[in-house]
Amino acid sequence: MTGGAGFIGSNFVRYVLENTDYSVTVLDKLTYAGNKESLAGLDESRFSLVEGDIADAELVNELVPRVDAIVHYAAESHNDNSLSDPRPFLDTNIIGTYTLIEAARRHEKRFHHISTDEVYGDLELDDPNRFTEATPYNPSSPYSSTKAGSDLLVRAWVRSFGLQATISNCSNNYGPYQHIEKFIPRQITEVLEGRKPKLYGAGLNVRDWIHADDHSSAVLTILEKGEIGETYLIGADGEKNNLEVVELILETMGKDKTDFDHVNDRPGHDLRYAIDSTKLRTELGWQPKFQDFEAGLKATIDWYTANRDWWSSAKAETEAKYAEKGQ
Ligand code: NAD
Ligand code: TDX
Repeated sequence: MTGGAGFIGSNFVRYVLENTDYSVTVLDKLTYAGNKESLAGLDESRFSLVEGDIADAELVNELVPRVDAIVHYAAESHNDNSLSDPRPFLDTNIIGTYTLIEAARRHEKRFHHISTDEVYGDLELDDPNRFTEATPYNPSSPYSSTKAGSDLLVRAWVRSFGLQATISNCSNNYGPYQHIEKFIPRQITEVLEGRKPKLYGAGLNVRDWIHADDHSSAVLTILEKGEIGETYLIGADGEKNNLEVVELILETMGKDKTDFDHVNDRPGHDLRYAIDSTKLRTELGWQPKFQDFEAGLKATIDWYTANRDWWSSAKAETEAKYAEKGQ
């Protein structure tokens, strides 16, 4: 798999080692978002980490013949970074994915591509429809457009070259080991540092939250039971607006729920994402386990509180980047 030292990838590695007999090889460049500590203490007889770039064709072609299947998580993943400096998003999300699917095709390996609901653009708050596998692509940001591009490459490689691939598009994940640049861990660590959460704009934007472990169980289900060439949307009916989430974090951490700052909004900020995961549930029998967002959020707050060593060295640099933009 790729990107196993990142947030969702490291949760997937642990999920696979705990719930299956598979062995896992991680290819990860260990960018600012990758952290070896997220993989510490795993059973080394079933797990190894190779440090390298998914766009390095020589390395990828050396590794791919040794595995049965490739699950592709590696990406530049943060919308705000993509607005400041889009180039790494093109290199990793487009050229990196191209390099991997070329190798998977040459060596005839099963490929699963991890993507996002952001490829579909955004919805109005009162739109009764949610995203489905048939929703047209309409990405808004440099990040989401490069993810959309990578999805389309995979689809074309299936059709033109018979690549044995599936795709999944998941909603916003939360849980342990998420980089503190992202919304939920940023706010939790701001409170732990004695500062206030930072809400973009009025905070009415809606995200459809899913626990990272539910994303992992869905990916494993698709890998084992999914139909080649198909796309599956992954979501757990977790729509909440950002204001509600900030208030819940503050209350759970024993603070006044109004004790946050409004900061500059994100340019082009998508209003609402919402996933209809009927296809995955009915065709492959998948169900999410984490239905209680408040309990999942509380466990996530406890994890960041107990694991300051994991995040504290990245905090000052992350906040300095936001401060430059008044965020
Ligand atoms: P992340 O930024 O936490 O981790 C990305 C990982 O990829 C890091 O370990 C990084 O070192 C690695 N990486 C980056 N460029 C690389 C390269 N060129 N070669 C090798 N490794 C490289 O990201 P995440 O939030 O865990 O997201 C993982 C995947 O899930 C991404 O494809 C993302 O688009 C998708 N996704 C994320 C969410 C979410 O809510 N975070 C939701 C839906 C889909
Ligand atoms: O400080 C903040 N304040 C704030 O109000 C930050 C960092 C974010 N926000 C808002 C912006 C979004 O409406 O919170 C929401 C969530 O922001 P992010 O954590 O940056 O996530 P988002 O842009 O929704 O994208 C995430 O979900 C889809 C992941 O980062 C992507 O990789 C994934 O594809």
